[in-house]
Amino acid sequence: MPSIETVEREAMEAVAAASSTQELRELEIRFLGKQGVLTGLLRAIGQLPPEEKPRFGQQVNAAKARVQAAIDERERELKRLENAARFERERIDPTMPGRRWRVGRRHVLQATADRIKAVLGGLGFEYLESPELELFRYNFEALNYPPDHPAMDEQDTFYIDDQHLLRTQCTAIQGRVFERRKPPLRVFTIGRTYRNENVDRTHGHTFHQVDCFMVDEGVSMAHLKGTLGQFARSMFGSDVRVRFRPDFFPFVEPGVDYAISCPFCGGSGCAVCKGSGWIELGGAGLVHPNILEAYGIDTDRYSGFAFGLGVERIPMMSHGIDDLRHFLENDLRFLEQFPS
Ligand code: FA5
Repeated sequence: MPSIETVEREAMEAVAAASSTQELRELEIRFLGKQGVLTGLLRAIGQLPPEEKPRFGQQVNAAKARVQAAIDERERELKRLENAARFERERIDPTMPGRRWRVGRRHVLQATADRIKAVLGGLGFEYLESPELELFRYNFEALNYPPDHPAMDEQDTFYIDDQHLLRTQCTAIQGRVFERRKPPLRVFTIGRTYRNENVDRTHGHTFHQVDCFMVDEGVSMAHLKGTLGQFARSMFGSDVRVRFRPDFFPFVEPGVDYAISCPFCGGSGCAVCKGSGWIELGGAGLVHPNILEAYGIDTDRYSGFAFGLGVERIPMMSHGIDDLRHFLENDLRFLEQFPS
């Protein structure tokens, strides 16, 4: 059996050498715990003569108290060191400049679409969605296309199979609405359209259109002119004028293309309008009677107008953007320039 002094010395040396609080805990158990070495000495008390027992007990307990005090002292010291090391490790520099949060914003095309929705909504038109993956039937057949029309060619249209295609125009909504609703109708949609185009600054394979139509009693070109005039003034300012020229689309009769007076030069001619004073926006006309009749709408009583235009055109003009490909490239340096 080792002497009290030997065990105490061994314990004191181990405590002094301990390099972590974890190690101290282990020493505490090893020397002072119920099964500990110092505590174990007390078990020998039974073999001592009765007169020595109290003194031996006191000596063991005093040694235990000293070892405990040494452990407590070393623990305080180690905690200080451990904390200092942790603070060093987790040190932060409050003078460092903060990281700037990038706040999300509406895409410029979304902001334009929202403006269009507000304007046409304000004129009493109802916004409806229509599928991008469309049936040949709605994109062409229901819109009075003759069977040999070149727009239906694979060179112009992305076909999925015999019956399905990516819509080439938002006008495809018309048949879907005529099928389910009866006049009076005032409807518009805004969405993606796709064409198998040779891509350049003003032509994308993927772009956006607004398509709007109205069917009611006595609707005429005057209503179309009034609506498009109001639309153009709301989008581009109160001085803008609208010009119509005859054009052909299978689904309108008469058909027109329409332009607005250049908002940059007021019509006198500049670089944006290439000197013409006018900027073409889209196509329009009176809904072809063949279409109304195909959906059982009485053409003696009802007539309608329709118009469609490219959404990209609007911010291109308002912000002087010369290449439509920027809109879908998602370069934040481009997109962050616009108010959201
Ligand atoms: C049409 O798509 C007709 N559906 C518009 C219409 C609706 C006419 C209702 C009559 C009645 P058009 O193919 O011209 O027409 O396209 C209309 C507008 O979409 C164009 O003026 C142009 O602004 C835009 N657009 C057409 N093709 C592209 C393209 N590849 N890239 C970007 N914009 C385009």
